[in-house]
Amino acid sequence: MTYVDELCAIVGDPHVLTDADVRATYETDWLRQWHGETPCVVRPSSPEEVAAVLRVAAAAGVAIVPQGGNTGLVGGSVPRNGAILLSLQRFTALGPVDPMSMQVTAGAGVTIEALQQHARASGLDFAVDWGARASATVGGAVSTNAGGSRVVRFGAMRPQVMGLQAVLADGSIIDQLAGLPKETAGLHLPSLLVGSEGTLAVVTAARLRLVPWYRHTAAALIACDSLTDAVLLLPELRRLPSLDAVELMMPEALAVACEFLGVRPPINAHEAGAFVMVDCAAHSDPSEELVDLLADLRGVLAIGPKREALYKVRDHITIAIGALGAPLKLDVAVPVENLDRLVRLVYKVIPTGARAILFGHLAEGNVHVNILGADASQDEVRERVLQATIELGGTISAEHGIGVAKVDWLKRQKGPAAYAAMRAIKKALDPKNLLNPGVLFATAPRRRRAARG
Ligand code: 2HG
Ligand code: ZN
Repeated sequence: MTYVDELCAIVGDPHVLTDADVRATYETDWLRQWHGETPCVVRPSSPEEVAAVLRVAAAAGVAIVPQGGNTGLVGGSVPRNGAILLSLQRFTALGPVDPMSMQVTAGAGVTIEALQQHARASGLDFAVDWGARASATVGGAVSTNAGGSRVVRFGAMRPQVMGLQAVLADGSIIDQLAGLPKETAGLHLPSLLVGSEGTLAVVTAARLRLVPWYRHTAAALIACDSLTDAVLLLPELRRLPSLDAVELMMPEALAVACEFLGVRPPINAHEAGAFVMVDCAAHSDPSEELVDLLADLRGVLAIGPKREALYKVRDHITIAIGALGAPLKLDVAVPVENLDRLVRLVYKVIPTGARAILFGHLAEGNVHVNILGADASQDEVRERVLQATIELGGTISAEHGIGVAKVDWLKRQKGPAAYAAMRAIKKALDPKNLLNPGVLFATAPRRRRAARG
């Protein structure tokens, strides 16, 4: 019996996909930047099945790459070196919303959009939100500590995770879905697994914090003379009681998305040094707050369909850039007072003829650096931007993860002691390096065993 036969015996033949055409969608990420090959895609539907799959993989000496909605940007869920692709797509169970604790249990394969809709049906909301909500899943969001646009109000994924169910490399199941708001009983394993990118365990479900659903919203697009002016707006913005998001769009980013959608920019993109998109949400109309703010600023109020149109532009920047070519993508963050220095450096280090399209989440000093046409200078640009980010006290990944894209810089950012501790944890939980090898930590490619025969 081959290991593929054994996998079929665990999950059933229809859930072990070996056909090349069927495998193809799992082998390439959504932006077609990362490609790999897998002998098979296996789709279990319970933690017990995941455990059995991991045991078979361990016995066969074949690695596992877990995958959710495949919306990652750093190659962390694309199979490499003959690893089995473990899809969490079938973990779509959503438990009842508990209004008492304001929590819900969601399977790893539940999309962020489905989770939001489920919470809203009970008058609550899920706090973490970003453009890929329709495909991105709970498991992926947990594994990358995803952020998005509302971090300024509610934090990123980690503070939403009250508990997790996960399967360790040896097939043992951790079931910590009680969601106790207070607990000081030893190490909090769910916190350790958030952001571990499938290298320590396979997350199968999460107990998640919910927040109030603020039905009344109003946004504004503010044109600032410079990025420095945009940053200096932050203290004033933070005083808005209903502040929900503070997004940064450099003029190129706004222009590219508007061109892609065939719409006119709400403000002429070339008349500003930086744009700030402010969103407010409350139990009653928050537009007064923004009207007062806009009295001293150059900007437009966007409510109702206009706000939706503005968000549509914001949410399409990534796709619009992708339509122009394959960019060098860096998701960096620095203390916000250093953001202008970092952005200046980006513009300085790109080669003549390259296009830098920058946008991100202003309040966290998080800028998505997208460079088109860096060509032969790509490695040098990456090196200089990441090194500068570290020197400015920042992080080489704010919300997309390390994946395979940034393994070479992790040690530099974390320092030898923290990096060694991380490696020790990996070794203790996954001594055979079966779970997502090559992600977070560089590894030599493992020897591949034939899938059949
Ligand atoms: C966003 O904020 C995402 O829209 C994607 O994090 C960022 O494409 C990017 O670089
Ligand atoms: Zn982002």
